[in-house]
Amino acid sequence: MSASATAPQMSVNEPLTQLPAWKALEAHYESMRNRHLRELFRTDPERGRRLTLEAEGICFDYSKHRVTDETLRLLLELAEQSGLRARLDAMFSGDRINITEKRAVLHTALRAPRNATIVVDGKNVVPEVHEVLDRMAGFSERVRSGAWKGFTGKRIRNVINVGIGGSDLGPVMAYEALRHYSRRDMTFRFVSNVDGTDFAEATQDLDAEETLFVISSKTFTTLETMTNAQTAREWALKTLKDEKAIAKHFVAVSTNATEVEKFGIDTANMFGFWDWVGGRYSMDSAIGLSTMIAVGPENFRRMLAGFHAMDQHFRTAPFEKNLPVLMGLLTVWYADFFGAETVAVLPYEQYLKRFPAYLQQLTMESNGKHVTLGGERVNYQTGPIFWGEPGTNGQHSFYQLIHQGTRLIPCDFIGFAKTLNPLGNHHDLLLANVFAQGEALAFGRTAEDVRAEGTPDWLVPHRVFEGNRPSSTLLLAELTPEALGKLVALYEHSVFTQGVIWQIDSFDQWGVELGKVLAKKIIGELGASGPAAGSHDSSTTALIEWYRKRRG
Ligand code: G6Q
Repeated sequence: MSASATAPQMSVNEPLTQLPAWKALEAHYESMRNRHLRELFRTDPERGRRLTLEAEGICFDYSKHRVTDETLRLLLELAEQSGLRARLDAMFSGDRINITEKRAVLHTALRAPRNATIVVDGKNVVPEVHEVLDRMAGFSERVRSGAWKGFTGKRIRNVINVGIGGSDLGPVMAYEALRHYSRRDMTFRFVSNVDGTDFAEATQDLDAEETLFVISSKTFTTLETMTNAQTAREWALKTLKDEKAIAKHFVAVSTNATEVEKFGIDTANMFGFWDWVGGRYSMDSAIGLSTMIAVGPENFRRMLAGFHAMDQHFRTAPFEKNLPVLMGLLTVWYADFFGAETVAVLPYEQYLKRFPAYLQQLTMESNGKHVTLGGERVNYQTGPIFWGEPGTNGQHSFYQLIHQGTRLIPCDFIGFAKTLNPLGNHHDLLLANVFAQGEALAFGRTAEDVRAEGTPDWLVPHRVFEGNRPSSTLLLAELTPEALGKLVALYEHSVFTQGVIWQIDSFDQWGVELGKVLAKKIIGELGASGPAAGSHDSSTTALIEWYRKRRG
């Protein structure tokens, strides 16, 4: 990435730790750190209802957090003092808030309705967004109906998205999440890893005559994706044996027409997007082409409508009734005051099995930053580690540590009122577990309770649950395309809220550069004829030598 020599103009806030609300929160934390959720609930019988917010079809219960009305008041003040309102307006109106890359941040324009106006550099970008969506819809329909044929005249039955990072995680997560709505007579696969096993396993049972590759890369220069795309081309040509076949079996999603053409893909089969769409915010741009082929344009648009509804909520709801703002502030509360290192995301919905992986990139690539917008080293914690697995599986593995370990791990439980696969009493059992886990974490079980059950004294400490472990519960009616859009946008805007408070650039990712540069250098040193590895530290040199001797 090239960077110009002039630093961007920006207004620098007062340092976070100097803000009056921050100082007040520090003092307030001292009075909160030992307060127990048992007491907070006992002294306020209405707490469960009072600290629940229903908006945009999401019921957000945040009563099981270690907060009082005063905590919330101070956190909301922190949002005000951090200029969240102005930053939010700046994002929605296309200001270049990604200051290190000097770019606007307008993923919200990707889901704006046709009649909206969003001006970037004097131009309304909404018509272009819809033009691409319409082209994607036309293409998807042709593939789905069989009108788009492979080179030998067979219809396309397999679609493979080749991409990595933001050009993979969104599409694969959305495909898995919306699988219920997908074409069951077609196969969808996702190849991302430069490990050849990924490609080999994704294609080993497929017929090239029936396979379409969607090469998804914003830059069209990413090492992994270009390597996999070349391998895909060789794999396809082995069967199809004619360069002309490429036009029928390869389409591109990219902002780089020159590179797409060089690769040999007809730019008529290229779907574009714009530099104001960050990779990890791109699943509702043309990067979603494989999702659209899987679920159809109508369902894709329903997903966009869900995103847009949450955008509107974030933009217009007062902060105290604003889902992403409250979620973001709670994350800051635990990360900076309680010293929580992680957040667990626990969807009680099998279709959301890739949602935690998707959120890892969204949250950690966005807020894993150690300097402020002004380039100062921060003296507080920024983005926590996000992780998780679908319930109930996690309950039989890592929940032990959440319940009885020494660390504080705030949890997000996600559940749906209706299942897409009603089978006996499975769904009641599933939801009973969501509710039970939140209850157990918050209230635990005292030594008296345990003793009263007849537990011998020596065993009592082992069976005590201290409780006071915080969680949010997010409930939705059903996993529809709209619901998925709302959920993703909720986390996007929560991440934005956190980034504003921490005064960091949530939209760049310089941290991925160094490893890429070093790998490029090392590639040339691995072959037997390459230069001997000499310019590294002794550990890296020894590892390279070990590999060179054994690589065969
Ligand atoms: C996301 C990052 C990164 C990016 C990949 C793929 O925000 O920028 O994950 O999406 O590196 O990049 P390309 O789409 O350019 O291949």
